[in-house]
Amino acid sequence: MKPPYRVPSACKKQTSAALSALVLSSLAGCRGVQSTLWPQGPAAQAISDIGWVMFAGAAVILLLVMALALYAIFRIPEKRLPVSANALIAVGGVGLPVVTLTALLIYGVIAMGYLRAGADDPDVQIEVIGNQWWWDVHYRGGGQTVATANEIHIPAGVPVKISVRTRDVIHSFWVPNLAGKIDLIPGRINHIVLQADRPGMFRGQCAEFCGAQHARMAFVVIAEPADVYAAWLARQRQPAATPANAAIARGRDAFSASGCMVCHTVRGVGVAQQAGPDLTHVASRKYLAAGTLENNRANLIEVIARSQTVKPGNRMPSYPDLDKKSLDAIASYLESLQ
Ligand code: HEC
Ligand SMILES: [Cu+2]
Repeated sequence: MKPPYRVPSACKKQTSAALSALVLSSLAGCRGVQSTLWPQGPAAQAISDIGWVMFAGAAVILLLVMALALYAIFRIPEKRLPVSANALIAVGGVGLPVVTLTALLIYGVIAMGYLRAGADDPDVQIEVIGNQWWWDVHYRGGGQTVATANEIHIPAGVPVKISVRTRDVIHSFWVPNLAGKIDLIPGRINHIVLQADRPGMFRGQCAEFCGAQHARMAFVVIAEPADVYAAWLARQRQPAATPANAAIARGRDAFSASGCMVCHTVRGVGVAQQAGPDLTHVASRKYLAAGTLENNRANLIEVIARSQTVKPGNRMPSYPDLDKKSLDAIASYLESLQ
């Protein structure tokens, strides 16, 4: 099973290079779609800046301490500067930490302001609900709720408030290129603001161990120009496509006959369910099984027939008894749900 994104080659080089090359190439930027080193929004930028300031400060202090240590080791004792132990402790042990930590605290508090920069657009109300091991995404704006899974579309260039909660255990919502982390805690609703400076696709990942398939609980954030976003949302608001031919209609019948609708919603066809991802527009999504597999026909069949092989322990049973004809028909039906 190959991950949806390869590790960008710039990152690979970094790990193998010598220390100086590492620092240089870090500064040049590690342009990954899941990288804190390539901030693509104001919150991620603020976090990245704090990181680099702390890195630089720590480097200066390290050099200073090393220089003092070398001085103490190699300077002929008679020629050492006469510094009293008390003065050294007062300056280096009390004064220096108080000054640097106070400066860092003030800087940190100011920078944190960016992370909370408000966003209250009543038309963009996105709710993300964590499940073992997938992300349920609801769009509540405009008087109608639509659900999708493991894929969050946002308008680029504006702050978007995301509220998060969980149906089971603690998860953590993290899109490194855009913002910090926010925990999904049972019984609580938390918020985070995502803002992408320009259109692009970024990868997010659950950042709090939540069980066996925690590592396969990923998602993508797609930032789009406002009109593309609006068109996407308008399409998602449509009910599921009605079967265009007899083969697809057979697929829909096999889908309901196999009990898939006990867990999955196909809006306009059955009653709403929440135990599995909403499939109303499943074919419009880039990935299946929370960023695990690319969304294509072969993988669709794989996810249905061998769910427990794709993601062992996940909440969907495998369907080894579905014959090839039914599987094909169901796949055709799901592929028609654009
Ligand atoms: C017991 C509940 C349950 C039943 C029954 C069920 N599923 Fe699922 N299904 C899930 C869950 C939970 C997931 C998400 C798994 C994950 O990624 O962790 C899922 C994922 C999927 C996905 C991937 C969707 C996506 O966006 O990633 C497809 C396609 C799917 N199921 C099709 C089916 C079909 C077809 C059937 C009937 C043959 C079926 N399911 C029966 C619970 C169920
Ligand atoms: Cu999780």
